[in-house]
Amino acid sequence: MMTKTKGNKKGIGILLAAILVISVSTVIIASSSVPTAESKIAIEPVATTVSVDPASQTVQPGDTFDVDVRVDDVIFMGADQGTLLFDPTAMQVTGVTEGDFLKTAGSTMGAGMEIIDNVNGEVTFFYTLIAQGVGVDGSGILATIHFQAEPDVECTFPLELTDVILSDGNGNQITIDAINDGTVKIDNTPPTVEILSPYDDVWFDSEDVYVTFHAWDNKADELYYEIYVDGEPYASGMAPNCTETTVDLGILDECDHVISVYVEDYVGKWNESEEVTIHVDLYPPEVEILTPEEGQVYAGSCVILDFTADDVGECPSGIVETYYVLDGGTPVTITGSTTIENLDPCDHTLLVCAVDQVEKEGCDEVIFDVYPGDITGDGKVNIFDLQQLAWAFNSVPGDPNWNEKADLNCDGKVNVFDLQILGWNFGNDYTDMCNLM
Ligand SMILES: [Ca+2]
Ligand SMILES: [Ca+2]
Ligand SMILES: [Ca+2]
Ligand SMILES: [Ca+2]
Repeated sequence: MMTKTKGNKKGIGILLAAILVISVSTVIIASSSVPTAESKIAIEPVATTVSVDPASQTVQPGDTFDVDVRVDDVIFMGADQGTLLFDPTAMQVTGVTEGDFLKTAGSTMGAGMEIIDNVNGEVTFFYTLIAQGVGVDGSGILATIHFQAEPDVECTFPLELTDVILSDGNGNQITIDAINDGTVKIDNTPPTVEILSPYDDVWFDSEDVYVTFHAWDNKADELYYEIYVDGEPYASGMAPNCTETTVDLGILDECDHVISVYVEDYVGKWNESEEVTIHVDLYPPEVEILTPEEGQVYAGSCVILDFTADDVGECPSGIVETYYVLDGGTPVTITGSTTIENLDPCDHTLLVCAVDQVEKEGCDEVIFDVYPGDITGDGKVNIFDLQQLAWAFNSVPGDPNWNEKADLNCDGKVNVFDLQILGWNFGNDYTDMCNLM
C-alpha cells in the first residue's frame, strides 16, 4: 500500500481559501447577475473538461516525454489546480511548466510552487490569476509535466488526474463535467516482420511483383515500413499492426532481386525480415524453324522439322516446353527435331513454339507445300520422278546415289516404301490439285 503525502493538498486549500475571502464582495455582485448567466448557459451549454493530453503516447525506456493537463470549454476561469498520479517505478517527473492559458488574462501565481513527489508518484500544480474579477474563456493548457521513463520498464501505465479544481475569477468553483485520464505506454520490444510472399527462388514474368508481409508490434497500432530491393529502399509507408500488408513494387528488371522488409515502431525500435530472392525473366524464348523452309515444296508425304529454340535475355528462366501446331490443329509436344508424317498434298502452315519457366512463349511459323512423289519438282508425278527414285534406290545418306528428295517417307533410306508412295501418287498433277496456275 502506498501512503500519499497530504501536505501539498493542505497548501492548496489555504491558497484557495484566501482567494475565496478576497472574492466575497465580487461573489455577491456576481450572484446578482446569475439569471443572465443561467439564460446564457441554457442557450449554449458547454461541457467543461480537464484532460491528460495526449490521452496516450508510446515512449521508449529512458526517454523523456511531456504530458499536458488541459482544460476545454471553460468560462471565466481564474484559478486551477490538479494532481497527476503516475507510477514512480516506471517514470519520474523532472519538472512542471505552467501552461499559457491562464496567463492570457494577466499575471499568475503558482509557478515554481509545484509539488513533485517521485516516491509516491504524485505531481501537483496550482495557479491563480493575481487580479480579482478576471478570468479566461475557452480551452488551453493548464500545466505541462515533464517526465523521464525509467530504463528497462515495459507496460502501459495510467496517468490519473485527481483533486482537480477550477475556480472562476470571483472565487466560485466551476463545475467540471468530465476528467479524462491518460496512459503512457513504455515500449521496450522491437517489432517483427515476415515476408509471406513472394517465396524464395520464385520466377516472375513481365508482371507486377507484390510483396505481402506481416508486421507485429507489442504496442504500436501501425508500423513504419520500408521495402528494400537489392539493398536499396524501394517503397515505404505505414502498415497496420498484426495484419498482412501488400505492396505493389511494379515490374522489376530482369535477373535476381533480393527483397527484405524493415519495420519500426513508435519509439524507433526496429527489425528486418529474412531476405527473399526472386528471379525475373522478361523475355520470351526465340524460335527459328530451319526445316521445312518457307515456301519450299517437298516431295515426300512428310517433312523433317528442325528448329532452334533459345530462351534469350540476361537471366533466362529456361525453356520448359516446345510444341508444334500443324495447320491450326492440336499442339504436339516435342523435345527436339522430329519428323512430321502423313501430310496431305498441297500447302501447310507449321507453327513451332517454346515456353519458358515464366510461361512466356516465342514462336516461328513457316508455310510450305508437299507434292508427294514429285521428286523433280515440276508439280507432276510421272516417269521422270520414277526414274529419280530408281537411281537412288537402296541408298542411304552418304552413298553416292543418295537423293534426299527420293526419300518420300523421311526414314533416311530410299527403298520400296518410297516406291510405294510414288506409286500411290503416280499421275498426280499438283499444279491442278493445289489450284496453282
Ligand atoms: Ca514495440
Ligand atoms: Ca525467358
Ligand atoms: Ca515430277
Ligand atoms: Ca524412305
